[in-house]
Amino acid sequence: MRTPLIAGNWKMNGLSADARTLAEAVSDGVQATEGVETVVCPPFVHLPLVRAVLGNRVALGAQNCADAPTGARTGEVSASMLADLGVGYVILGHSERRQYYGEDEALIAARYAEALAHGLRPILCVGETLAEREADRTEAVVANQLHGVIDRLDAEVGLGNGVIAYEPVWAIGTGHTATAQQAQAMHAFIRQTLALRDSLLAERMQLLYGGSMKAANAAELLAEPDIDGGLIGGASLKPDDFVAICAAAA
Ligand code: 3PY
Repeated sequence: MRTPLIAGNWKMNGLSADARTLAEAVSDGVQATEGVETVVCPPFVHLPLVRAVLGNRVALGAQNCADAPTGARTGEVSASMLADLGVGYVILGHSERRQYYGEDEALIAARYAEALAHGLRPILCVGETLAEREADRTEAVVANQLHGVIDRLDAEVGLGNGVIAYEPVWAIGTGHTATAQQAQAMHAFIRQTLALRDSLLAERMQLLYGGSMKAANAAELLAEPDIDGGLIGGASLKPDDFVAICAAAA
C-alpha cells in the first residue's frame, strides 16, 4: 500500500514571521495525524527558519533546485545546498515554472536528476491547460510531459523514489477543481503510462492531485484509488485547512 502524502506549496508567500507562525501551526496541528507523510515547501529564504520550528512529523521541501551541481548558475540553488539544510523533497516542473520561466522537459529532467543524486525526493508536476483539455489533448500532453522527463533520466535510476503530481493548469489558483472522476481518470492514466515501462514502479509511486485541493473537497478526491495525496496551493497557507486535509488523508 502507498502511504498518503500531503505537501503544501507555499509558493512566493509570506515574510519570515508569517513562515514561522505557519510552520508552528502546521507542526502542532498534525501531531495527532498518523500514517500520512506531511511536507511543507516554503520559499528558499525561509527554509532554515522553518526547519528549526518543524517537529518530526513534518518534512521540509523546496520549490525548485538547480540543474547543475555547483558553479556558474546565478540565481539558482543546488540540490546539495538543499540537502545540507535538511530538505527532503523538491517540487519540479510546476506549471508556474513552465509558464513564467519557460522551463521545458530537458531542464526539468536535469533538475530531477540533480535532486535524485543528492537524496531529495522530486515531486514532478504535470498537467494540461484548459485549451489542451478542450481540444481533447489531455492525455497526449501529460504523456509527453512524463516521457520528456523519463527519457532523459539515467535508464537504471529512472524516476527513482520521486512522486508525480497531476495538476491541471486550469485548476491552479483559479478555485476550480477537477471532479474526483476527472482527477481519478488522469491518475489512472499516469499509472498506466508508468506501468508500460516499469509495473513495480507504477504500483509503488505516490501520485498526488494538485489544483485547488482544499478541506472541503480533499476527502472525495483522496477516496479515489489512484490518488495518493495532494500538492496543496492556497489552502496550505491556512493551517486549519491544511491540517484538515492531512487528517482527511489519514
Ligand atoms: C495549487 O493548488 O494552486 C497549486 O499550484 C499546488 O501546487
